[in-house]
Amino acid sequence: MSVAEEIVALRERVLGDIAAAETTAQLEEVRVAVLGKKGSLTGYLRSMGQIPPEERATVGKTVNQAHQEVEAALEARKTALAAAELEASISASAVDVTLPGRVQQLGTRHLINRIADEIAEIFLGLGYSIANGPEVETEYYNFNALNAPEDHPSRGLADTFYVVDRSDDAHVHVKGESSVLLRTQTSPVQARVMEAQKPPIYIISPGKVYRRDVADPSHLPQFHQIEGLVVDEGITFGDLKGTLEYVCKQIFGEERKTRFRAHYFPFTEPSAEVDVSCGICHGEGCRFCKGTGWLEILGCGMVDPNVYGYAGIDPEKYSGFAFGMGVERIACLKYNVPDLRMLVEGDMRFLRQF
Ligand code: 2NL
Repeated sequence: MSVAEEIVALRERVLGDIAAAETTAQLEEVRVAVLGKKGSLTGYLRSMGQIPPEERATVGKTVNQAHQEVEAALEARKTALAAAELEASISASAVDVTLPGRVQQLGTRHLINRIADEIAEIFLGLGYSIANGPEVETEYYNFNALNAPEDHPSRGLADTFYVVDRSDDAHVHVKGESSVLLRTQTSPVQARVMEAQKPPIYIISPGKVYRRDVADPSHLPQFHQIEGLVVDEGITFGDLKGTLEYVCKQIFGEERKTRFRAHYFPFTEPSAEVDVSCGICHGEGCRFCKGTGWLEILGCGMVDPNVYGYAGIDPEKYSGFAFGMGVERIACLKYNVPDLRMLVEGDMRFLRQF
């Protein structure tokens, strides 16, 4: 076979390979094998010098023609394959605009906040104002100003989260230099109001409080309280009882009974705890109320004269009452939820029910 015939045969094979290439990558392999540095046609183009002069014109023409045809075929095939590949990638990543959309999951108002607002509304209706204060408090306002004894266990490191502990300092109980802690109740807000404002005082202080407890069915290390304070001329225990009985009926409904039991708090004298009749057994006694028929919902009492002393209020002229309730506890007692932790687990199947 002459060199010219070899080149014609090579051209036919290469044109076949180009037509058979199914991807731009395969086509590139064909191009490199033919026209690359060591390509089969490149070899002929380079070796023209060794062709005898009488054959050179024929062979040269054949090689050049083959070269042009191969390049044209490569270009045409490349354009066709690239278009097909673009088409395929567009259809593979296409968005089906006819599919149904994903429904955005809407949250709900949390039961804790709803109950806190409901209770606040009851007091706003009675003419009370809302007072707020810091969650990071001083030991002075959280304990001293509320007549808590120096050695009261709730002051200890085991019960209270301290931010700055100055219990070794000589100035511990100097108002401006006391320890700093996370408030264990919202009463320090009321102590601040009494100090800053003259009676008559009718306020509630709702908010977050912290206690160093391990979470269990009846304890959370962080929970919400609503405390209330009334200081005015001629306030009696009858005012306390009438107010709280009304509030309990508003929260739990007319059909639930209330009772007052004598109790002790350092900041009130006399003091009482208030129970509401059990919503599960209606007073018969069951597991929810531990067989008593009653559920404890708040603590209260007549403000101790010592507390007025810290605030600079004249206890001969004024008297008043105070109370405190746990919002999570009331939410659970109202809806018969057996475990406070269920409120803070964030399970929407539970929370959506309220
Ligand atoms: C409870 C008991 C109570 C108070 C809080 C209070 C505040 C001032 C003066 C006197 Cl400024 N008392 N607060 C009084 C009695 C009870 O809370 O069991 N809370 C969950």
